[in-house]
Amino acid sequence: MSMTIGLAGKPSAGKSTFFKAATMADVEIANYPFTTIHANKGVAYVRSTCPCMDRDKRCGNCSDGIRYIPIELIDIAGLVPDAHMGRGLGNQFLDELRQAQAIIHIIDASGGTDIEGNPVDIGDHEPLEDIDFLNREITMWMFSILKRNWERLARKIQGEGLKIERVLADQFAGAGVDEAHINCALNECKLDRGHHTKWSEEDLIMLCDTIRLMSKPMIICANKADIAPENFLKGLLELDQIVVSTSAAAELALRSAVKGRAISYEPGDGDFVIISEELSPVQKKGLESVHDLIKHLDGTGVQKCINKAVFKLLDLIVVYPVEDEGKWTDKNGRVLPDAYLMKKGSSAHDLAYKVHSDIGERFLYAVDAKTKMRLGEKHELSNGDVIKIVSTAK
Ligand SMILES: Nc1nc2c(ncn2[C@@H]2O[C@H](COP(=O)(O)OP(=O)(O)OP(=O)(O)O)[C@@H](O)[C@H]2O)c(=O)[nH]1
Ligand SMILES: [Mg+2]
Repeated sequence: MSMTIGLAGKPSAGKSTFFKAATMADVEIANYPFTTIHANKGVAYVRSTCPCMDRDKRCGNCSDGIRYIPIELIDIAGLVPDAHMGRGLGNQFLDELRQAQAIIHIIDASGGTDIEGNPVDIGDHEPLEDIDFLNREITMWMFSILKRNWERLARKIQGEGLKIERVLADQFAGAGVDEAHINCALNECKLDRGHHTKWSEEDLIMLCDTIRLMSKPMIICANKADIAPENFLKGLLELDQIVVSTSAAAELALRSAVKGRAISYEPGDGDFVIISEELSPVQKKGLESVHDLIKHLDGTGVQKCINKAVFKLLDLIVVYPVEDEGKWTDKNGRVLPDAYLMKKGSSAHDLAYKVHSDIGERFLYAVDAKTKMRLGEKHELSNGDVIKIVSTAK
């Protein structure tokens, strides 16, 4: 899978509930800290409109025009202040963030858990505090990776005249940080590259903080919105970052009801329809309260959060490669068989490489299957494009 998103946050914020709702995997959920010890990995989906909606017939790979594109989701153990120094479940859990291209920070917006995830009265803990602590933990985790070898590396860069970006990128390679991230971060921090041996510990921490921002962009999920005081939600939504209010518990209830054939609902819908005639009064009442809630919140927010992480935070588009530009099929006759998430600004040639390195290397041109226009290698792709690649590859 091309895209991995990590769910992070303090214990009991609702990470596993979000994860379970999004993946329908069977994981443990409980109202005490450190319920999750080993990270859970599963497949969640980005919701998009299927291009077959432009045609008379549905393609068979979407749910009546709603196309779900798989991504990997990781539910990480709860982090507490000073986790990077081994507190709580400690450092190794930060390591689970290595593979993540983005982070959904799950916050308990109800203020019903303290900074370590222990239950307190609703409204007792200010959720804004949780944001700074998690950012700092991730920064300090990155700093600990750098610090391990910094003195030796700094001497080596000087002694052998190595490129500093290259050396730092090597150091962070396992954490999903590349040379471009480092380069941007060095520029942003205005650190004097010629004098790297003189950089102070504060300079290095500032550098790691900037590398974090570049390489692990974050979206805030204001969870437990069903029980959160309005002023807490408002405070979070006013932040200068992407924030989505969610009720992971409500989404989980709806997905379970779909599984039990009680309702008809597509993740991300603002409403659902009861289809079973055999619901008990208690079940009906439960669904009614979810109904009122999602009217108020405009959906449960879980799908919105995943979609915003992919389309807004990471700025990706969906592109559909096909082999037959008339029928929109692959060589086996499957209509719109694949959907690729690609960085906005990607070209037809980039798509060719993504399909197969051979096809990229032997690229001739592409065809926009909607307009039948011929596209050159530099042509910038748009969201929802259906593209045939023509190459000399076999
Ligand atoms: N009211 C409400 N409760 C929720 C929501 N999401 C999760 N909870 C509850 O919060 C508690 C903790 O949920 P978990 O999903 O286990 O939390 P976690 O973040 O995975 O916790 P750790 O694994 O300990 O780090 C459970 O009692 C959940 O039922 C929500 O949207 N609304
Ligand atoms: Mg958990």
